[in-house]
Amino acid sequence: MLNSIAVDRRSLIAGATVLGVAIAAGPLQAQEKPMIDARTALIVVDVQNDFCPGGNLAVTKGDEVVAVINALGKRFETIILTQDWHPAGHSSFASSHPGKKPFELIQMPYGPQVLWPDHCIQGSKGAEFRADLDLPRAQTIVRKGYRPEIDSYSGFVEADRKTPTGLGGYLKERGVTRAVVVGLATDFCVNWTAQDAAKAGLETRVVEEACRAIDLNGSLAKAWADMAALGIKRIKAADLPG
Ligand code: VGL
Ligand code: ZN
Repeated sequence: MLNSIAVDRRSLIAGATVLGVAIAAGPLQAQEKPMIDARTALIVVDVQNDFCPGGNLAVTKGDEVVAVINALGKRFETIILTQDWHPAGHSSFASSHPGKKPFELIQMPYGPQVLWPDHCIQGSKGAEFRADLDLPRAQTIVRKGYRPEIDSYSGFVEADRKTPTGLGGYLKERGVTRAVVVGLATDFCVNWTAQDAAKAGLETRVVEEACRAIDLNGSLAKAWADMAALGIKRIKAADLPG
């Protein structure tokens, strides 16, 4: 069905040529490339206002991923969004720990935890997806980090490394075997989501220009190394099939 839409599009373009509209020759635009099959999920991580310039936990140039992801989204049938979704006073916020400042590390019952500025509070403007994110085919939104006592960078398993979000089972039931992970931030939520996708048995790729990093104390280099060790491929959008 989607392939026939692509064919129609080509014939429309051919029609335009007949009518004398000049079409610049050049590299194919992402949306003119073939569709990627339904067993390959595009997982779009946390493209929310708070992670973009002007937000409470702004990732440098975080907004630049939007156009890349919008173009990619035109090629996928299976698109999942994750949304960081914390209650006010969440245990990952520095403001919940008297005397602590954002970006300090503390020990939680489940292990070390970076403390963050308050961000992505349920129902706030900062928690909303970027208004220019244009993924009409997206089918599922997985919210995470909503338990007051547990953070969740990963879209699959919370930071206690035990509590599943349900995404793994959902993808398995839908027959998804491959994941392409994009979004914010490369070294935290993208990294953890991609690692858990690989651990769930999915063939996993991360599109580097569709991500931006926080990069705290070498976290970005470590993230790429840890992902590589799990067999996750670091690719460019142009490396995707077609
Ligand atoms: C994230 C820090 C805290 C992320 C979420 O989306 O990478 N980072 N919460
Ligand atoms: Zn968060």
